[in-house]
Amino acid sequence: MVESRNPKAPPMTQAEFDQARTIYFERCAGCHGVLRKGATGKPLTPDITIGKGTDYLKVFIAYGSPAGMPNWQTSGEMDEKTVDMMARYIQHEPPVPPEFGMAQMKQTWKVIVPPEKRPTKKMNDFNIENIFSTTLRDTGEVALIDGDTKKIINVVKTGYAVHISRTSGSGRYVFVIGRDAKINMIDLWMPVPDNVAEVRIGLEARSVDTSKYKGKLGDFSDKLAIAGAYWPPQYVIMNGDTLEPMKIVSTRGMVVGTQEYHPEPRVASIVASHFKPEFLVNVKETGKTLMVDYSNIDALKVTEIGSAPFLHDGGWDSSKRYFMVAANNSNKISVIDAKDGKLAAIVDVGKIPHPGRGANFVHPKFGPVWATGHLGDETISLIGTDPVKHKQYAFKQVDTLKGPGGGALFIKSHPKSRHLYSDAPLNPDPAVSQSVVVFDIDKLEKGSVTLPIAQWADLKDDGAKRVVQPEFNKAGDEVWFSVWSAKNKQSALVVVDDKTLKLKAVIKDPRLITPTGHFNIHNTQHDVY
Ligand code: DHE
Repeated sequence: MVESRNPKAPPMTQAEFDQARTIYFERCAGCHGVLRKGATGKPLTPDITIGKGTDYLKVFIAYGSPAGMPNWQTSGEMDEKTVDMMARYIQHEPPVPPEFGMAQMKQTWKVIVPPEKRPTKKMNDFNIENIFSTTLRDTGEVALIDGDTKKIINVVKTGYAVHISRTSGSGRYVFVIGRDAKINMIDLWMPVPDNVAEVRIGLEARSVDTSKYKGKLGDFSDKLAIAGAYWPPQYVIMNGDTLEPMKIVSTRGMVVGTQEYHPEPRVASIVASHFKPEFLVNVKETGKTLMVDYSNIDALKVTEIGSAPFLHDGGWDSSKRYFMVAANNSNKISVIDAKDGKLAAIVDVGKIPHPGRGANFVHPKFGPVWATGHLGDETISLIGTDPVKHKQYAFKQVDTLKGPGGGALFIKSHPKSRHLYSDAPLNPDPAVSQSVVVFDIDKLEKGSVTLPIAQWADLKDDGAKRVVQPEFNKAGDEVWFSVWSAKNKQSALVVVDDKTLKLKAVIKDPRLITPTGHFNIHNTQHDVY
């Protein structure tokens, strides 16, 4: 039996404890934190969980909640025995993982193809700007899919459960980061695009980006890369050609407002500024956006902007001056002005905003707006983003729409489209999680229409079939969705014609296992959403 510092914790064998620790790390830590202090998910420290008891916790784990807790048992991802084991595990003290510094990073760093051995021009016939980098979550791979022919170009080995793909400033390289904090750098100029470098920057991570500033102060595109870790809580600046780690900065520190010390302030979204040689690093638990000036990393200048906890995901407004980031524990969107380096506003929205990168469009009445959906309620919030020509609406919630339901994760539009799409993959009702809703931007008052994406995929297996993340192609006339089933079940990508809202293509392939996020190279390079 495991010895627990907490005698009231229910018994577990060492084998059970070890297995539960791995499952917790892979499935639960992202929301609840390695130290279980909570963020997107509730805190799960023993002082709380023991009071709830094993039976209560089992029900929650098995059935989930509309606020975003997945239904692990009824979706088929955990059996009853595993649910029971996890309910007991979270009543024990969380084991603290080790630190991960420069020596460990250097040990994992590999330059597979050095810069001087890489092609000097594009060596393939692919329209690389319209490639989609698609996460194959449970196989530790990304599929590079030709957006024109809908054929898989290559399946590239990566870290575990890649979270996002980001394109370099020049559009040549794709950077992906696994939950295990492994970064892979893929060269799209190779005859068959593949890995050219890799490194691990911690034990758990979600965000990566590269320097994009090009202007009076120099051309920094493709020069540097940055990644943020959940554990240890730190960000790392790397050489943009080789991924050699150059500078590690801890994010441990004080929480905005209370000014209490937090031991695990995780790095959430990171974006590269177009206005200055700066990265915007959003730190979850402390509620701070760090504007990291990378023009001289030996004398690093960091502007710290406090707003509200817990900062999570976000995107630029259409001018790319204002970064709109969800403070999901406060039900707010913080607006960071990347030009003047200050907080422009904090906007109240619905329950647990979750925008992904959000959606920009020109509203018939309010002018340019940015939109977010919510994990905790069915609304979509529209926020005005034009302080010059639509000053009275700027950085206010100007309207709300009735979205698909709680459990919404991603929302998307495109400058060439007059449609707004929202998914709701974490909604407990399969009819909702397996479809998306679409609004006509010119007739928002008419409400949405529902597209039965999973049904269109016509998969041979039953199962979760969650429909995840609308993403436009380069031309802005197609929208791609993942139909995300369990590892041993068939999944697919579904492509919708944006003009007619009719099915355009279904991409099925035995290699498309657990597809989740998919990122169009051009739209990601230029922050078009
Ligand atoms: Fe994500 C973005 C963290 C669960 C798919 N997710 C992000 C970002 C963060 C984050 C910090 C912003 C990165 C950036 O822009 O730099 N995600 C987390 C979690 O902590 C959480 C809640 C739990 C976990 O264990 O990871 C979580 N995310 C999920 C999923 O379950 C999803 C649906 C499927 C998967 O592959 O794991 C998922 N997250 C995504 C996607 C994006 C993302 C597709 C990028 C959206 C975009 O359009 O940029």
